[in-house]
Amino acid sequence: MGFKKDFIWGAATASYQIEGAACEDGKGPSVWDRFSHEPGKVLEGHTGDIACDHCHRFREDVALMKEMGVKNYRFSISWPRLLPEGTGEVNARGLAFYDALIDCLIENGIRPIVTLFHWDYPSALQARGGWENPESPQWFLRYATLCAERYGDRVKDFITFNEPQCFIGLGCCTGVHAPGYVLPPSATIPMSHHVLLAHGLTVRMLRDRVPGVRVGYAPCGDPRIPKSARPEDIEAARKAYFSTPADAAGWPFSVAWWSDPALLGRYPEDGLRHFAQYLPHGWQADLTAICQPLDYYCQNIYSGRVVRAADNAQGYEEVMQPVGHPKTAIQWPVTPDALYWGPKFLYERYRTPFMISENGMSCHDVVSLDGKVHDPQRQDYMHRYLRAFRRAAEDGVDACGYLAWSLLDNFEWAQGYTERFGLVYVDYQTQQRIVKDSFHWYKTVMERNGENL
Ligand code: IFM
Repeated sequence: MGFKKDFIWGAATASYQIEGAACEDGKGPSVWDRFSHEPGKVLEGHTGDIACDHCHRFREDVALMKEMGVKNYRFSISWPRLLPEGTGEVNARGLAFYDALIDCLIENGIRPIVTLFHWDYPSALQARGGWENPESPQWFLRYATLCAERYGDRVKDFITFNEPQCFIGLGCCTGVHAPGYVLPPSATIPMSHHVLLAHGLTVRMLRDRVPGVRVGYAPCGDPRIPKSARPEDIEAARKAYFSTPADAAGWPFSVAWWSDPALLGRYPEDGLRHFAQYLPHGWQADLTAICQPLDYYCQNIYSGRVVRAADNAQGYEEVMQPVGHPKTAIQWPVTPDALYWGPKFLYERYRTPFMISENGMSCHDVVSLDGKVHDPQRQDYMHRYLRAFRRAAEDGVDACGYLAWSLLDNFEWAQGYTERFGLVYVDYQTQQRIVKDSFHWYKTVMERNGENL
């Protein structure tokens, strides 16, 4: 066995992280434009003003994808590039940019997979309360409808939201991402409900407007890895993975809070015990709209946490990694089993075809004396994780795709350009692209449908 024949192999990026052209061609400001220009918010004062200059170099980037044999490319649309004020007047030049990108992908035999929202929220809407405003699901729906009507003739794969855990959790609970707020659950729980409602309304709209559409959703959350194969440890890991912490900074990283309503039509019981009081009035009635069938349920997974059964109130405890356990450059532990247990637990709970919509490694990449970028650690990381994912598929998970994060080195949010996740190195001074060794390796993996793993 192995990966199924029509397995979706590809690579992913996001608008603010690569596009640049932040103030060009009529684009409106996003919360990330504002936040990155505030002193002290992003490491070394980096901004996405230029990023990988992808808006001007997308043809070169598509040519690189073709060279790598990428058949599926996940990218996001910048909402304020299409609607500078978030609603209302449409920016024709913004629409034209994505027309050109989509056409170029299709001409090169690459399937576009569009993420509708990957964090660059229009500043104009943030000024009106952002996701806290009860009108926010309708604002999003209008933007998504514009995308469906304009691009739905050529784009058949849409992902609604990327990692709501982060844009609400890091953006509005701990404030380390844009828009940079530190708010209590009384403000952030309503936001989460509005995001979920926007998701459900959008799935329904896409099915109405885009013939043959496939729709996904891409939350995240560290899988819990059982310490041993003992059933008690496996149960402990499952319980920990789907729990919703009660604290103001912890709950946003719940997997179940963001996925149970969308896939099961209910909020998790523990989450309701902590937070039902903050949900908007009449929230129960929205669950029907929120819970829409998905063609694939996606997760972005980079690392997991080891858990074992414990004789305490919650029934489990986290086990620290031993001293010296391998970590990536961004200090995330290397835990390939996350790509076994994450997909397994998620598939058992949600019973929906499952896709890894991001996975990859940040390394201290350098251009060597021979002019090349040798990144054996990234290759080894992906190799181990993909083997674990294949094992999950062999154990019954309907694994339908894997998208490497990322095609290019790019703007890594609060870390600026200090972290490199790309299969292609970017020299930010010259915008030269240099393919890394992992680019060649991943090409063979995709070509052989993972048989060489
Ligand atoms: O770069 C990010 C991406 O935007 C969202 N998922 C995690 C990646 C690495 O941090």
